[in-house]
Amino acid sequence: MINFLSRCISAVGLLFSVLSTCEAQPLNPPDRRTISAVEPPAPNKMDWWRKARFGMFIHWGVYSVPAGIYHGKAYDGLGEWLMQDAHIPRAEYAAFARQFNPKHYDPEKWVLLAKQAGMKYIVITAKHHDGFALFPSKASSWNIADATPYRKDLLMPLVLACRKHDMKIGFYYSQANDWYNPGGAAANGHWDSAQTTRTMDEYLDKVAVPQVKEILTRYGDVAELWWDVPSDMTQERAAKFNAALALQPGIVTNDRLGGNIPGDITTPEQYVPGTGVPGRDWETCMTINDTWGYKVNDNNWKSTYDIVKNLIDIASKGGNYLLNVGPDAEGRFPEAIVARLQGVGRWMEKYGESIYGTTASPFTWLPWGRCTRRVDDAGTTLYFHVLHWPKDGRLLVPGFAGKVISAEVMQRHDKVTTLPGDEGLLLDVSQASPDSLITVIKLRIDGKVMTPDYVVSPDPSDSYNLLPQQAVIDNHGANGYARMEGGEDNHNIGYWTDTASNVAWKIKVPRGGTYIIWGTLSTSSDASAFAIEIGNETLKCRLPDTGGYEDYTKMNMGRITIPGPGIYTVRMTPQPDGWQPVNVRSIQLKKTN
Ligand code: FHN
Repeated sequence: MINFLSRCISAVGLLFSVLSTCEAQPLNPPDRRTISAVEPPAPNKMDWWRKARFGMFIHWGVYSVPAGIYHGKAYDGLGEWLMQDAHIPRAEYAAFARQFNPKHYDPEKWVLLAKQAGMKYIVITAKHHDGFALFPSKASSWNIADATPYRKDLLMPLVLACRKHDMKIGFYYSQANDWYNPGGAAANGHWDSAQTTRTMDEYLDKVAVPQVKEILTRYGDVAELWWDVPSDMTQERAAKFNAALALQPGIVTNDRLGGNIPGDITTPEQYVPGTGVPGRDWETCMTINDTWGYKVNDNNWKSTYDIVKNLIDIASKGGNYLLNVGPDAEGRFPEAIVARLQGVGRWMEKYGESIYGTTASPFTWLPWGRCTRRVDDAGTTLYFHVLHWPKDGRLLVPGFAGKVISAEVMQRHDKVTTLPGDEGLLLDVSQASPDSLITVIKLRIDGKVMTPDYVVSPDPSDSYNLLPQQAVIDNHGANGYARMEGGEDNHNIGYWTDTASNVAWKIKVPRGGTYIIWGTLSTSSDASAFAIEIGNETLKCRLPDTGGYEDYTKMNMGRITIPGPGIYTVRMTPQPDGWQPVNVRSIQLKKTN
């Protein structure tokens, strides 16, 4: 499988070679503190998209007929990649189209399900890498009207149902990879001589560009165009597609066209970037099970809770969630999908206000949950999503220094008492009962939210485990910027390519003393030189090659004496001569006396 962007983003070692082609650099990457100060954007074509927050991705095509099985063998890969994974000859694959007759296709039902789930837009694969068009096409007869018994456009009825129910519609189009139409690229190599009877440029000029024009002219307003996998996509080739976008001036496009064209949105795939994508609009696309296109044997469904939690997590970092579902060859969503989306919808009906039109959390980190923020004419509202309900009934919002106008548990209207204190605002929820899925506390506030850096308190043995999500990442340089990566339980600081970047934690020290310091770190190739500073003391360290960025080692960095109680900064700084990018999973301090 090609997990195109996520591969690019997860491996620092690949950064130098891929960054320019895989991920557009924000012009002025803000650090975490400036992100939190972002004001609502001026009106523009992104407005609807930024408010929407939640969309449905649909991968549908001929591959839903074999559904992951070929000649009796179940393939492990993605459903929509079966043709490539099993090297199915072109002529044989065509036979699946002759069985593609989705007689239960009811697009209005799909749209109503998306609406019920709280989704605001749908993006469907007009053409995936197998080259099959879900729309009639003059550019290739490998399409729903000419190659299947169904013989009718699948897109138009969906577009009309979307219009009827106030749902935005967008199209995915695989602009380079096409394993059927001759001349199309095959990211993992061609396997059938019939695939290469013309050049890629002939393919682009005769099939791909004309088809993009077809889908951009036939269906009225198209909200989003979703390019994917830009194999062999030079600037010159990409420019032809880009020019076609003039047919839909308001369209939102993604960053996967190739040819160094950044598009409007960055598209992390199958993961939520730790601090969002600074300076860019972004949309995490994710499967509801483990495949995009329907596979009869894939029942690894995400739970309703996980879907809602992902949506909250993404919204709290300022992004959109494009959740993929794969209908079967008859045009139906598996029952497991329907049940989950209905469950998500029940939560969204109650708490959608805390998602739609909100912006990213102003707080560096909330150990117990997430936060979204709304600023409008009525003032500022913070929505706290409680992922871990507190046993002692108290939730600390570190660093909060605004004035609270009202605080309540949404929907239940249970009382929440707020107690300002030295470390921030305490929310007393002891009189409230949690929602069965995820509870939302709504705070209307006056004035600005203060967001000083998160201060880490020691555990009872005077030890600290400093995590990436508690750090302030300070980026000054022009050579890339360090950022948080990874999932909820395994964050790391990565992409640390610039010696001008540093990473710092604030710690609260109740008693002075000597501390041993360790780092859980990784690096690749040469040893890396950096310094750790606390107060007036500095340790110079050299991390040997750990064997790769996924191979972390616990390194003893030495001892530092902290003179007395207070708030101290633990700062990790690259040494300009001798720095190799280091991934940081945690820094630990333990008091020795
Ligand atoms: O290869 C495709 C894959 O089949 C799927 O369409 C995903 C969706 O983002 N994109 C590609 C891999 O990055």
